[in-house]
Amino acid sequence: MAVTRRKALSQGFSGVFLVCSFAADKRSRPVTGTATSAWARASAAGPFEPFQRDVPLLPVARPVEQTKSLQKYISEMKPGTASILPGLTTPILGYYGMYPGPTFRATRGRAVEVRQINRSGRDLNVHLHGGVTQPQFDGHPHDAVPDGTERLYHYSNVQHSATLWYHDHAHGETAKTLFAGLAAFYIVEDPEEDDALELPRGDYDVPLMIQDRAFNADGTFRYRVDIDRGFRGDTLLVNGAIAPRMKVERRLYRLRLLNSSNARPYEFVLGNGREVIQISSDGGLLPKPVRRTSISLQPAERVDVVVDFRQFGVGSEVILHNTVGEATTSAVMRFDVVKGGAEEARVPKVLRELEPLPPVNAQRSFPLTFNGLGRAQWQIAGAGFDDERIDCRPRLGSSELWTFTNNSERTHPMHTHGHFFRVVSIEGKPPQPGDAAWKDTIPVLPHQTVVIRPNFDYYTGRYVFHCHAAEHGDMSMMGQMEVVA
Ligand SMILES: [Cu+2]
Repeated sequence: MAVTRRKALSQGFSGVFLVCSFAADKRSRPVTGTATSAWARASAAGPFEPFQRDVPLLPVARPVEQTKSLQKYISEMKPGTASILPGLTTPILGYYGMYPGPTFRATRGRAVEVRQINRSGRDLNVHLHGGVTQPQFDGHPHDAVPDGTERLYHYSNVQHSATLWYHDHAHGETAKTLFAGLAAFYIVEDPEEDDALELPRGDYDVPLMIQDRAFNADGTFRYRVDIDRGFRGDTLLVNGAIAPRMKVERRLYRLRLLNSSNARPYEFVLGNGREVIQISSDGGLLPKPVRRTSISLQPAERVDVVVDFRQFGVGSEVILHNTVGEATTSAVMRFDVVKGGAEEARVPKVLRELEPLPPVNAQRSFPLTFNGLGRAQWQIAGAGFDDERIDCRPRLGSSELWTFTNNSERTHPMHTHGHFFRVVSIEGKPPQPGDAAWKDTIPVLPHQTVVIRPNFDYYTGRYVFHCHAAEHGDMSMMGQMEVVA
């Protein structure tokens, strides 16, 4: 507790311990704080220089109460501050008042209940992205938790192990609230699977949240509305630190990559094009590991990779590049390789068996367009979001074929709530193997046609599907489905 408190305070978080506590995370390494000499050196090198700060390891939320079948948490959504630029304080809006928010580590088959208290000064809600969640807990854009009130969110965790995240989904406001700091990891773990697979865990399982930001001279976040491209910042943050460095031992690491940027896509390349092993995508493990030399990640997508740092010598400094960035958004972070102990982890040849899909019950077509007439709007099938309109009624226990045709000049990462899908084809061709398992977000590039097959397997009720370029979703590229029995 003391360790965690120090860690939280060193990052400029305040008021955290009034309503909750965090596990003194055994995995955490010391985090560079504002008072160290390393920090002083870093500030001398200029506030935006990359690799000046150790990557912050995200705090883990600790339940206030738990039984074998349920873990209960209390979280406050409220203003706080973060120390991102040396000597300056950045006001944020965060879960537990923190940026980035704390990670939930949930267990498959054990439910989680989060009491979310809204003390933010605005109406919010909470969407567990990638969660197989009953509609009343899904964070529908019109299902607000008004300022000054609270809501109990129940997550059944019936799904497979996966890297999920949670963020605000207030109607028309998500670009701003996500930008202000309301985003964090939610990881579903499966201990039996962990024991069987022996993938890297503990210290060697590291969630990395990648976001772009811009700053004013006083250290405050600078947001500029751009409905066309979505927000693009000139600075990359990993776990809330500018292009940080991370000490890694010569061994295997599982890195959980999350793009929680408003609208910026990334293409990650390690060093001079070293191989990484993709083991997981949005909906959990792939059937088999996939060796890749670059990883593309659109807003809201997740990819877990295993990196074998034994391929580098002690003292190596290996940069993770973003090959589709500009001058200041191309360096993502740096791995500084140190001596490692005996390796206990491995990457098995087979990771999981994918469940078969139920029969296709309907085919639907969703053209994606921009309508510049009157109030400019992004549209799905010729319409913006309307809470009163249900766009489709899939049947529980069925699958469907959905065709997204992008008739615009911008990429639309399309996301379905509450249900995973498989990607059937991209421009008539099967997806690359890293996208061939369960997904909840898939980019549809300009003038591309992408066919997906959603699986309506768990809950009935009303869910949204939308573009996850936050500015597009807000304005108002979002539809509604009602899953019926
Ligand atoms: Cu879009």
